Amino acid sequence: MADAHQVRSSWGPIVVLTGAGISRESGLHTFRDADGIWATVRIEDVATPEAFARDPVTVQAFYNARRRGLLDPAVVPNAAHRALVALERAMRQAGGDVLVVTQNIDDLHERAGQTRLLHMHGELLKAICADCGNVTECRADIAVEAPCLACGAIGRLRPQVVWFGEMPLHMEEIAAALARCATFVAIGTSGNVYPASGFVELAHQAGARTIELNLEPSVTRSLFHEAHHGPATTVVPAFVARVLDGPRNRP
Ligand code: BJW
Repeated sequence: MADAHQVRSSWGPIVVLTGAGISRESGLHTFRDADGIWATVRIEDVATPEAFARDPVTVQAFYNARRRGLLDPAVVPNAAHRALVALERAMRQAGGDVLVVTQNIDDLHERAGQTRLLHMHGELLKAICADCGNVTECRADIAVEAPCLACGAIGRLRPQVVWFGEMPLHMEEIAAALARCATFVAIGTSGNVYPASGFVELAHQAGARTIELNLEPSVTRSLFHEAHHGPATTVVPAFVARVLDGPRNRP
């Protein structure tokens, strides 16, 4: 392993953007692959505020099923999640910084031990009251008629997730991290959804090296300096090993 300060000064600060592909080998579906979630349900039926207003039964059933799936004991962090934790710990020891920004609403990064983590599309294991904004932990189904324990409103509890047309979370903190990063890595994301799809350009403006790690070329592949294609459990540990091995200009 290289000298810690060499690692920090060669690569850091690092911002990692993750998408559904990193959790695929843990047993969770992606969205836009042939067997993905959007092949079985329409976005307009489950992932917009209008859908929730029109048909809360369908929307709650969709997220209740996904929450139960996430809590299945067989769904656990994989080697890619664990490799990012190793990266965070090594960089921290060297006085550097790794921030993981995830589009995923699962909790597999936390379960693996990631601490510098932002969920820009929310968290499936939290509920929010659409009236008063109170956020609570949520590991059980949300009933359509459930009352908010803070304000008492009926039928206003929803999963704390960001639907189309809603503003993603933590955007100021993410923009600040992108503006000062030296390395930007996008893992397991197709690059179809704004604003995450634009992070690579913000990282470029900061002068960062940009790297795609994905099963296949994403729609934004041409915007990255380099790309490594394969399953996340292979390409992410290989990338982390390369970082911990030394200067970033190595092949
Ligand atoms: C593997 C692998 C393995 C597979 N190993 N890799 C036109 C009309 C209307 C709206 C818009 C419009 N144009 C733009 C918009 C905005 C809209 C948008 O982007 N729409 C596009 C679809 C066109 N965006 C929004 O509305 C966002 N808000 C917004 O823009 O606010 C305004 C604003 C923001 C900021 C500044 C200023 C203004 C909100 C977007 C919310 C997205 N929500 C969802 C659902 C969340 C809850 C839930 O999970 O149900 O988030 S949609 C869904 O897509 C989910 C994901 O986080 C997101 C991204 O998907 P991801 O992760 O990339 O998954 P996939 O399936 O697409 O890709 C997986 C990849 O992994 C693939 O490439 C595979 O190859 C790969 N892979 N196995 C490694 N083993």
